[in-house]
Amino acid sequence: MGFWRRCTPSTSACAGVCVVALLLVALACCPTRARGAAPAVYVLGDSQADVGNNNYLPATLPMYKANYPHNGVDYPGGKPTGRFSNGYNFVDYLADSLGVASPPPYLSISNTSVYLRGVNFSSGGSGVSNLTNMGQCISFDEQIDQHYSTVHATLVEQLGPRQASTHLAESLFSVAIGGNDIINRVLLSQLVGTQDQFISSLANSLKRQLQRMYDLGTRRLLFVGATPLGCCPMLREQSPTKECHAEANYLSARYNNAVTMLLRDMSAMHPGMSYAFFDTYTALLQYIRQPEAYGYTEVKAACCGLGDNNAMFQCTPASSYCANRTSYMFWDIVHPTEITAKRLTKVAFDGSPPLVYPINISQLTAS
Ligand SMILES: *[C@@H]1O[C@H](CO)[C@@H](O)[C@H](O)[C@H]1NC(C)=O
Ligand SMILES: *[C@@H]1O[C@H](CO)[C@@H](O)[C@H](O)[C@H]1NC(C)=O
Ligand SMILES: *[C@@H]1O[C@H](CO)[C@@H](O)[C@H](O)[C@H]1NC(C)=O
Ligand SMILES: *[C@@H]1O[C@H](CO)[C@@H](O)[C@H](O)[C@H]1NC(C)=O
Ligand SMILES: CC(=O)N[C@H]1CO[C@H](CO)[C@@H](O)[C@@H]1O
Repeated sequence: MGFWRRCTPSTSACAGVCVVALLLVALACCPTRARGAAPAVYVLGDSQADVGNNNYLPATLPMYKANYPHNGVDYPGGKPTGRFSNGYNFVDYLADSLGVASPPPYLSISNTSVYLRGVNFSSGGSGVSNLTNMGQCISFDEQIDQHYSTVHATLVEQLGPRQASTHLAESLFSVAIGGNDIINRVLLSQLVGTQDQFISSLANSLKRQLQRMYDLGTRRLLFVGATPLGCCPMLREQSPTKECHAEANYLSARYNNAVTMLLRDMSAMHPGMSYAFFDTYTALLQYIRQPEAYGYTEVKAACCGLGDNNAMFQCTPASSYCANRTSYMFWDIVHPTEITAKRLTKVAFDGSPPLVYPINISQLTAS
């Protein structure tokens, strides 16, 4: 990743660094640039993809931030950045695979000329419903309606309407949202009603939200589905048998089904739109069922946390953390380790149905 990263900012920098470096590095670097043709990545969602927006929110409770140790212990310089990870997260790997820089947090940007190179709007804690962790994060509606629409208006001003549309249409939009809605329903009994009502209310909101993104120029959409949330250390610990929490997993699977139907209908209605749905639910369950096959020794406990299985509290400076982060599936009570994020991104980029469908990211971003 370290070598690879230096290769990414532009094609010419890529060629320059890689030609003089080891051939191995060149192989790791350059083919990925040639495959993707997206000029930028715009990212919306929750903590899986937050690269530091929540650092800028004054009112946010400590649990909605990750800009303190031991987060970032494997990030360059051992620096906590606001990523809920020991190192890079999936957006970093996604950008890397496309040969573009991992986009900066929206709230960190003071010079709007960087909007052209992608923006990360994600906010830890956010959900499809704007009641989910209300006031503690930037809701998905705000990410679209205030932040993305501001970026859209600025790009139209900077490039003119025609070129701005082309730029946005060719860019990859990544959306990872919905996990917090499910967690809050299961743990806090928020978002009440029957399971059917819950799923259809999420689907109805999402339909309006994705349509809004389409109206603002999104044409290439990556949707990262809900993980098997019941298997994350926090929810496993809440289940009486300490096995994966059944209701949480059931809702995650139902949610993913609803999202895929929605995307299918949307793309049928809008021929200019294409998408990839990444089924992280199935991918992660494969790792959980056959840990050794994927190099894990621990898929239940969190690497960093407190209490039984490090599953009782988030990763803080007071937590203990595991020595070998590449053998753990989970970094903290809900988020994957860097190695898991890297493994998942590779599947989303190069994989095939049913894990990523109807096309993979490589195909989605091909010119
Ligand atoms: C913003 O960045 C652009 C490109 O790097 C630069 O030309 C411009 O002067 C900057 N604007 C301000 C206000 O700093
Ligand atoms: C929040 O949710 C309500 C009800 O679904 C919706 O009308 C509103 O547009 C949403 N967004 C914001 C930013 O309030
Ligand atoms: C860390 O874990 C990985 C994956 O299980 C293993 O290949 C590696 O040898 C381990 N490293 C150490 C220092 O134990
Ligand atoms: C996914 O990506 C790889 C390489 O980028 C490609 O060869 C493969 O055919 C793609 N699609 C499917 C459906 O597997
Ligand atoms: C807060 C944070 O992690 N920001 C990073 C976002 O991405 C840019 C570009 O890769 C990095 O330089 C920032 O450090």
